Amino acid sequence: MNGQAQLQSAPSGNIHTDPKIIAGFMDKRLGLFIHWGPVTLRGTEIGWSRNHQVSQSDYDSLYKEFNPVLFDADQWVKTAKDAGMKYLTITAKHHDGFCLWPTAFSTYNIMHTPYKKDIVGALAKSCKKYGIQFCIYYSVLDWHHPDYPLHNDGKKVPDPLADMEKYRVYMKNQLKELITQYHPYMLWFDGNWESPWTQDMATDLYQYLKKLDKNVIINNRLGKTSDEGMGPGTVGDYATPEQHIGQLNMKDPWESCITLCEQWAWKPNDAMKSLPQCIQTLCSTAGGNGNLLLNVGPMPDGRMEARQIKRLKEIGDWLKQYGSSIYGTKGGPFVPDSICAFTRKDNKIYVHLFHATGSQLVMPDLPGFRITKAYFLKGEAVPFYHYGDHMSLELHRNLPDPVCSVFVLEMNAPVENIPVIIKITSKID
Ligand code: JFZ
Repeated sequence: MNGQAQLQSAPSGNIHTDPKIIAGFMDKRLGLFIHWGPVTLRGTEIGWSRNHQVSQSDYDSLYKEFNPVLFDADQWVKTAKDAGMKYLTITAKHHDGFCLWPTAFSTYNIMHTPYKKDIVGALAKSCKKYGIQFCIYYSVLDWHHPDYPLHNDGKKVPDPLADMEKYRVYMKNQLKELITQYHPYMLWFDGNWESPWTQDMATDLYQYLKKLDKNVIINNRLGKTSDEGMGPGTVGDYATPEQHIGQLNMKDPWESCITLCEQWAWKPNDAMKSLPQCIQTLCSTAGGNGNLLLNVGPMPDGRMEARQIKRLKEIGDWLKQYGSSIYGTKGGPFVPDSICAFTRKDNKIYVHLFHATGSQLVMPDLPGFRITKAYFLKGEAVPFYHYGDHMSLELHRNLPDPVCSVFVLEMNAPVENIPVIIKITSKID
């Protein structure tokens, strides 16, 4: 074959949300994921540590001590803004069932902690103030709720006293509450894999939510298909690869969720990713035509760690300079690799170079297209050559950015819709 993937204009999945809304979401490219709740008092993983590292009775009592007096919604949202993030997703209810908002349908919520203030509401308000899209994570499974049949991770025998029909009513009530009170831009479902939840329930809930707000974006973890894809049977608008960068995909929208440290919820001294790792992850995600939802777990007192805020600010500083090569671009025309990631818009190809040891960056030629001008984004011209079936850039100089240098290739015609070259990409000679 010629090594080129065909572009298709229509997504293959079951997309019901207006494609223009999804396109607007995909233009944003970077968001902040926040995993938070009473479990941070133990520093273990949210949901998963219940009945494992933390006994069930201890875990379920943590809310009585949860008093994040230093929580400041504006500070979190400003941190996201300064990081160049365009949306924010908060775990309103994770697998442990605890609700960060004053829900009328359960007492296991923030009003029954010593803190007694609405976290979800404060974040929604702040996001509005700072122009950040506000999004809500909601776990389908709920190991705490008496009507959800499985009461902890690993328990496979359903509780005969549980009532899934009643639990579905509970979900609908809560989601209606969340939609009408906080008007989320997007709902991030999770915990769809357990047996009590079925595809029919997912389809029914999707339709219910769309009736409440036809524009609310919904991820693909509502139905029973894989997180990675948008194939037949998908319930939801976009794919959700987790802890890795999704594959280049020009037709189906996707968002990789990746932790800044290792745990989703806060853990003391958790290993944090370096700035080059963060920037390369962002560029490779955009280069694959996807979004990055980068996760931070705030501390039990309500603050984010200073070192994590600093790292996010560094990402924002990089984006201030080079954001035009990320926001509103498309991935391709070459598949990202360990050296480079490529994005494109109109007649421009942006080359994100992660490291360079040689003197030439060599790329496959794009038949029928020629470079008319090459330069560092915000910098000087770069010599370029076309020869045989290759084109190259000369790297005889110090690169302008030690983390990731961005070149602009102005081409003789628009390159946004040319098929992706999946064979070889870049090489440094
Ligand atoms: C899920 C959550 O469980 C996790 O806590 C986090 O919220 C993440 C974004 O999404 O991740 C999963 C989902 C399923 C498994 C592991 C992690 N699993 O089935 O082992």
